Amino acid sequence: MSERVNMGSRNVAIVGPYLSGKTTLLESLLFVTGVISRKGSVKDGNTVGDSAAESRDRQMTVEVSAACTDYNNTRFTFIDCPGSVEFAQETYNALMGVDAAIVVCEPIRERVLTLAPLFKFLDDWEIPHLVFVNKMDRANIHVLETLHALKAVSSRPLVAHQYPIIQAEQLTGFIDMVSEQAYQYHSGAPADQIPFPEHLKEEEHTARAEMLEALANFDDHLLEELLEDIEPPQEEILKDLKMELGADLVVPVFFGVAEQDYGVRPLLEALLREAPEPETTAERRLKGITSKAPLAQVLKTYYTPQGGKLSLVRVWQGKLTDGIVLNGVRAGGLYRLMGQQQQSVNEAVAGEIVALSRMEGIKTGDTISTEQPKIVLSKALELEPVYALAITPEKRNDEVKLSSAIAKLLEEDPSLAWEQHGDTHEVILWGQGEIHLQVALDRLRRKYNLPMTTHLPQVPYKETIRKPVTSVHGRYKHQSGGHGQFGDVFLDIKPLPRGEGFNFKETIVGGVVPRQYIPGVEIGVREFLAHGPLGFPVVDVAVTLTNGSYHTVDSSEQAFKQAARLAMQTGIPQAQPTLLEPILRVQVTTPSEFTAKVLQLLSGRRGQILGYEGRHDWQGWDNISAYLPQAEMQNFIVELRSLTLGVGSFHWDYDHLQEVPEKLAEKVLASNGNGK
Ligand SMILES: Nc1nc2c(ncn2[C@@H]2O[C@H](COP(=O)(O)OP(=O)(O)O)[C@@H](O)[C@H]2O)c(=O)[nH]1
Ligand SMILES: [Mg+2]
Repeated sequence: MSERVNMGSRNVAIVGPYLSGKTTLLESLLFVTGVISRKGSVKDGNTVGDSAAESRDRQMTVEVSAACTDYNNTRFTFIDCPGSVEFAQETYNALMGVDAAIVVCEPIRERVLTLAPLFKFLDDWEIPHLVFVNKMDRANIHVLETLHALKAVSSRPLVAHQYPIIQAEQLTGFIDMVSEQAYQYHSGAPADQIPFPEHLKEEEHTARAEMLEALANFDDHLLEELLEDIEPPQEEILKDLKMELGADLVVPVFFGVAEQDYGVRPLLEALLREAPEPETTAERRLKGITSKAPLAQVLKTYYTPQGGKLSLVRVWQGKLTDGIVLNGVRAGGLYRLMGQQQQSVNEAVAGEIVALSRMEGIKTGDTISTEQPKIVLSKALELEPVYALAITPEKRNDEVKLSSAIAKLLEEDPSLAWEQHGDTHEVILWGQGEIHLQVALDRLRRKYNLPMTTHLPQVPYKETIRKPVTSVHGRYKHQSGGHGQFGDVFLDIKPLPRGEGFNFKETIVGGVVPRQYIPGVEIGVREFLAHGPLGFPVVDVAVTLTNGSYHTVDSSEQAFKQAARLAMQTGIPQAQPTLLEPILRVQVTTPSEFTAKVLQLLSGRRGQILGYEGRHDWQGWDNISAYLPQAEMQNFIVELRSLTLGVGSFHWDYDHLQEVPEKLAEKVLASNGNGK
């Protein structure tokens, strides 16, 4: 790679559904621009994009990777992003730092429809993007159907930048809609210009007119020309394309076959001509920031297999040099990345994407600068965890190492979370789905030598009582050696309304239980309630100490604690203990066409539908509110995705406890060894 001398630059993310060919496209972009001399393939596990071991193992991109190349005196930094919804956080974080995105999709209607959340993200942040319809060498491609599906999921109008030339169901070339020149693709060589294929004239004209009309919606001058039947000059069309793409007003569409490098050069040309310069993006993102200090944002954090930390950053302003102190942390070095390879550089200027090493304490999404107080740029939303596994180290001694290793995983990936559950004592790893968690566990094993076993998390059931019992007697009397132990209590136990927890009172008169022993009674009651007769913590009960007796020598707080426990042991089983389960309030987001199915899914899982309505901020999408037992949540996201082409998602909060239906409670208790 040559040193930069007045070079321009472009930072471009490659996004789109899993398997659409993003990693293959990156490989082709790097090959066509000459930075790699041989193309790797996803199947052979030797692409630049999937160089992480976790990606290679699965032939699936599971983390973003960056690669730079020079083309026409411009430095391109491409960021290959994962396509699977389970890794969407990676993609969202990376998108915050680019000037444009290439949305790669296959010419298949169902696959295109899965783009809706991505398009929404791009449009919410006004990130300029174009579409590359890949795999045009597949049998049975339906260009019109694909365009139609794209239109259905994009809130911005699409403009066909190319008209594909298809012969015998194969993409053989294209007509550039700006210049109206036709080109033919060749394997292993750039496309040739060919005479305009006359048989396509009419269709191409119609498509071009549509493109011009779409552009004219944002340019009155162009509109006038169209109305007066004046052929607009090419420069004007290009200028409009650039302006309208840059402002995320339109979405240009290209076609190609990444595996054969078809359509890759025209894509590069378009990025060069039409994608916004980094300065333009910076102006948009830094609106309102007056400081001129060096400023960057972390797009991704890597803990490399060698153990070093790398923070991939977009430099928004100023110049970063080796050893610069950002947010109080000194950068250990500056690198340009090529997949997992690092090339040391002395400096990085505004508009570049580079990696900084050893930025301890700095997390993905953070804004870093030399300025105090800190400047904070907005970052992509953090996805909420929807899938959980309980984990235990294979080796018992590893427990101590676990929390620091998990903390590093979370720095790399903010869509993971973990907790040590207060009731069940399990360590629970939360994330976006099964593969997401498996990848996290792979990293624990590979990078931190922490092999883990997993199991389904227990449901944190509780229990309560249904019926009051009064004057339950508990007497603790113990004679051992010298002086003995004596405590004697009568308790009233009664149920409280749901959610009231626990309260303790006493109505002792005449000092039958001396003041100093009463706290012991409460402790005994509480200790008993931590583990009720069904095996779970007991909640929503009120206990009143009503009577008792004591012994001047043998009584102690400890003895009264024991007496209280004994009273509870007798009383609670008489009070009709019942099982309670946690109920979540969930809000499911789905395309309206799947709402009916999702309602069924919820009802089938004992959900109670609270209502549903169209989303104001997302046409064609519904929000469904429901109560869902936590016991039914384990695979909920998996089924929700399979019903909704993968795009349905949900938000949840713990809401309340509710009695478990009797039949089910029997099952739970049986499988729990009746809690004992
Ligand atoms: N037929 C065909 N297959 C392709 C093309 N591009 C990629 N593939 C294949 O599609 C699969 C997924 O490609 P990959 O680049 O990993 O997709 P990603 O998940 O979007 O990164 C791989 O088996 C590729 O070889 C293409 O243009 N035509
Ligand atoms: Mg990939």
